[in-house]
Amino acid sequence: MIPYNFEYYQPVTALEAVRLFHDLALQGKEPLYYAGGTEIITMGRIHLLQPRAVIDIKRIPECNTLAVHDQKLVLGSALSLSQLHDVRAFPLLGEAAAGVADRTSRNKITLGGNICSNLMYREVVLPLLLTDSEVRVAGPAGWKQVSIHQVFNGQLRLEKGEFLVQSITDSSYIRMPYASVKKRKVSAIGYPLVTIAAIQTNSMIRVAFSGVCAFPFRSPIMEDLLNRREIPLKLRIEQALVHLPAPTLDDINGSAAYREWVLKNTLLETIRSLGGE
Ligand SMILES: Cc1cc2nc3c(=O)[nH]c(=O)nc-3n(C[C@H](O)[C@H](O)[C@@H](O)COP(=O)(O)OP(=O)(O)OC[C@H]3O[C@@H](n4cnc5c(N)ncnc54)[C@H](O)[C@@H]3O)c2cc1C
Repeated sequence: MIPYNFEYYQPVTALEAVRLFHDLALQGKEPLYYAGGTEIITMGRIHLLQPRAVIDIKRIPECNTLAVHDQKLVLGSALSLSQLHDVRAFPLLGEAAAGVADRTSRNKITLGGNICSNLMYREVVLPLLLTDSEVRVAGPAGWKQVSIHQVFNGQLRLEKGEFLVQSITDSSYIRMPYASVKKRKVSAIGYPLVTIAAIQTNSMIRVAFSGVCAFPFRSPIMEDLLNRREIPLKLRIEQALVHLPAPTLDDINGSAAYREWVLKNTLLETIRSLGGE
C-alpha cells in the first residue's frame, strides 16, 4: 500500500508532459516523471518519497520508439529492460539490462528509470557511455539532443522539468565485439559487487564500471592505461586501478578490499575475452 494520495497523469505528448510538470510544480505538488514506477512505489511505501503528483510518460509515442534511422538505433526511455533484452537490437545493452533485478521487475523497470534512478548502480547506462551515444531530452526549453557524456556525470544531470525521451546509438558500435560481466555477493539476482561492460573498437578496448564506486563511470585515463599492450596485462590493471575516480565502495555487499580483488580478476577476464592481453 502507498500511504499517501497522489494525482496521476498520463500525457500523450512530450509537450503536454512538460506543461503538466510546470503547472503541478507551481501548485507545490512536487511532481515526478513516472516510468516503470518500481522505485517511486518502493520508496513511497517506506516514506522516502511523497510526490503529490506523478506524470506517467509511457503513453508518449517517442518514449516507446525502437527503430533504426540513418544507421542509428533509437530507443525510447519507456522501453522495459525485458524488451531491451528480448529484441536483441543492441546485444550489450540487452545483457546489461538482463543483469538487473528479476524478470518480473524487469518487465516494469525502464531504460530511463534505470538511468535516472536514485540507486547508485544505474547499470544500463554503461553501454551508452561505451558507445558515445546521444540522448534526447524534453524540457521547458524544448527538445535537445546531446552526447551522453555532456549530461551524464555519475548521474543524469537534467534541468528541472526535463525528462529523458530517447537514446541514440550509432549502429557501427552495436556490431563491435563486447563483454558484459556482473559479479554479485551470492545469488544470480542482486546488486553488483562489480559490473564491467566493455567493447572492442578498431583501435582499443573501452571499459565502463558499476558497483565499484558510488556511481557508474567510464574513465579515459584508465582506458588509456589498460590499452598499453607493451606492458603485461596484470601490471596495466594495477596501474589503471590507481586512477579510480572515487573511493571503492565498502558496504554490506562487500568490503573495499574484496571488491578490488574481484575487480582485478574481472578486468583480467574481460580484457582477455576481447583479445586485449
Ligand atoms: C528488485 C530490484 C532490484 C534491482 N537491482 C538493481 C541492480 O542490480 N542494478 C541496477 O542498476 N538497478 C537495480 N535496481 C534499480 C532499478 O533499475 C531502478 O531503480 C528502477 O527500479 C527504476 O526504474 P523505473 O522505470 O521503475 O523508474 P521509476 O520508479 O518510474 O522512476 C525512478 C526515478 O527515475 C525518474 N525517471 C524515470 N524515468 C525518467 C525519464 N525518462 N526521465 C527522467 N526521469 C525519469 C523518476 O522520476 C524517479 O525519480 C533494482 C530495482 C529493483 C526493484
